[in-house]
Amino acid sequence: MNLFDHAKQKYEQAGIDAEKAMRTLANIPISIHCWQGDDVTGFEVSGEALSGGIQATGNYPGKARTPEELMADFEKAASLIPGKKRINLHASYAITGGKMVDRDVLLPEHFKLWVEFAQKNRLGIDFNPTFFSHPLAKDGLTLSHPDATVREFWIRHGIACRRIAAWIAEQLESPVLNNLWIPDGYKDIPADRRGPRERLKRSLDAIYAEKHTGVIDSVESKVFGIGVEAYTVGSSEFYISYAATHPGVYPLLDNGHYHPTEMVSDKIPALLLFFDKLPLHVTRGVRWDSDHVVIFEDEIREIAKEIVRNDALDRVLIGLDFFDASINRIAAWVIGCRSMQKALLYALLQPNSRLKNLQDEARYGELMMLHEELKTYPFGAVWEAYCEQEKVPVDELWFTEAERYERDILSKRT
Ligand code: RNT
Ligand code: ZN
Repeated sequence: MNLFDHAKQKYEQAGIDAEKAMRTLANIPISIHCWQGDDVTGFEVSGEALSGGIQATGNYPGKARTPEELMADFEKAASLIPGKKRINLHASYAITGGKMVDRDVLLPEHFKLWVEFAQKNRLGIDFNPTFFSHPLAKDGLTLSHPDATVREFWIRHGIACRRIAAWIAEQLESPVLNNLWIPDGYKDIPADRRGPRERLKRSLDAIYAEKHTGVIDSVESKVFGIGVEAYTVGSSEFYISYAATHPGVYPLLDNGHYHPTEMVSDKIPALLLFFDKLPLHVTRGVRWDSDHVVIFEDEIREIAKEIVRNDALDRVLIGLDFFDASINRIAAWVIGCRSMQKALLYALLQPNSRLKNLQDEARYGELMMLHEELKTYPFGAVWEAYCEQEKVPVDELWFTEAERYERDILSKRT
């Protein structure tokens, strides 16, 4: 008997249909962030350094420098990743043909080549206004800035991005998640915590005033950033409350943006009771950094389990958000995305109703036992069969491809 047949039988005895799990997984879209490919640099002609309390550390050779290179690298990574994919863009990846176009006057035409790229590769697109790496974000403040002219610039940017997102949705005939994250905050004890939040609230109202079809708006909170340790304007309470009182705006949860023992897996079921959609940024926090490459660890599995057992595969919008400049960037994309997909497959292979019954019947010892025994079920054989079915390299075989690409293409970039 081959490994997969054995695994199938083993899961069947536990009441799980492994082939059905594979079919389900093949239809779960993962939104892959373009910014892993170039360390969040983007293509702006002004070429400001990365700011906003985020940092891509490392200087591994071969990062993408142009739209053509980033697109080629993304295609290479995508060819090694099974299942359905989307591409997540930032406004700073506008393609302006060498012309300086400031953020507040960006237009759909600056994303035409991305739409063609998505059509060619059968990808959905998600979008983000870029509120960092810009001279007007210099004091670390954008939509909450005390100076109205600064706020107005960023409001115009927010409005421009929603129009671009709507246009992309129309072109692709498929909804676009437009996620707003701002770096605003203070390094040290503020004298006024309420004022910045009042200004942010008013700015958001101005940005969301226009009604658009095809755009799913979200707001992403954070607990702190580098150099912005004491206070963040866009906190979790602020954005959850904002979204709860503004239909059509959703709270986006980035699992790198909370205190280390605070778990996004626990927040998912709570918010699903109140929101019909819930967008995620899946990442891995390590000490001060919120953006390490996703690996197949406990919390990723718990996040996946909450999505699956709440029957929320079509309500939770899964996006990735990490950036590692110290390793081959194609490898970073592939490891992160395949890890998320492994977690989803793992979750789809759990006997969820049986586990739930044990909890409801207070059979906690048996529940713990089963949780633990399931960990050594032949999950790997199902993953391998899934990769074969999806025609992507199984196991570590994909890395040979990434290495070849590095040798032939990336290493020639200087
Ligand atoms: C920053 C947020 C945000 C960014 C991207 C580039 O802490 O996570 O989502 O990572 O928008
Ligand atoms: Zn994020």
